[in-house]
Amino acid sequence: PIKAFLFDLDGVIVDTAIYHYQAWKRLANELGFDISEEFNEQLKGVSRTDSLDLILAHGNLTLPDEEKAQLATQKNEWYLELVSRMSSDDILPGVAQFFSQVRKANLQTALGSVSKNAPLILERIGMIDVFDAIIDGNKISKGKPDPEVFTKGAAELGVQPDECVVFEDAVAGVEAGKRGGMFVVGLGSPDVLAQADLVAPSLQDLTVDEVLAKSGR
Ligand code: B16
Ligand code: MG
Repeated sequence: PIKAFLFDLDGVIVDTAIYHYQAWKRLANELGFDISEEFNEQLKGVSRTDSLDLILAHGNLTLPDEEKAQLATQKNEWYLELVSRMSSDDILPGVAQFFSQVRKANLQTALGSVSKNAPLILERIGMIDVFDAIIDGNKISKGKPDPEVFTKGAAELGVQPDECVVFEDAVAGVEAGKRGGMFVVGLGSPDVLAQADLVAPSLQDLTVDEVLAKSGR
C-alpha cells in the first residue's frame, strides 16, 4: 500500500520556477546571450551548479571554477531578492485542499527539493511545519535526475520506495522518482512529462483517493 507522498517544491507547492528563470535569464543576459522558456525546462529540478553548467554551455562559454562560483552566488542573490517578497499567497491553487485530504488519509509527507533555499521558502509561505520530513539541497550530494532526494525522504519516513508517490513538475524530477522505484505523478503537460505514471495540470485537478486508486498499490 501507499504510505507516503513525496512533494517537490518548485512548481508543485509554489511557483518559484519563474523566479529561478528570471534570475538565470538576467545572468545570461549579462554574459551576452539569452535563454528561452523552452530551454528553461531543462533547468527545473537541476541543482544550482548543474544549471549554471547547462547555461554556460548554451552560451558557448567556458569559465574557470572561481568565476563560476561567483556567478552562481550572483544568481542566488537575485533569486533571493525575488523570493523574499513571497508569502502564503504564493502557495499554488489546490495545495491546501490536497494537504487536508492527505492528512485525513493518514499518509506521511516529505519534501524532496534539491534547492538549498527550500527551508527559507517554506518559512516564507508558512509551510515549514507541514512535512514529516524535509530533504533539501543541503542534505543531498546528487541533484535530480538522481533519485537521492526521494530515496532519502522515504528512508527518513521509514517507508519503502514502492510505498511512495512522488509529485513532480520537472522532467528531471519525474526521472528521479522513476529511478527511485516510486509511482510518479507529473504536474504539467503530458508531452513534457511523458515518463510519469499519471499526469495532471496541477494538484488542484487531483484528489488523494484518485491518486491512490490510480497507483494500483
Ligand atoms: P537553489 P526543486 C530546484 O528545486 C529548482 O527546480 C531548480 O531550478 C534549482 O536550480 C534547484 O532547485 C536549486 O535551487 O539554487 O535554490 O539551491 O524543483 O527540486 O524544488
Ligand atoms: Mg520542481
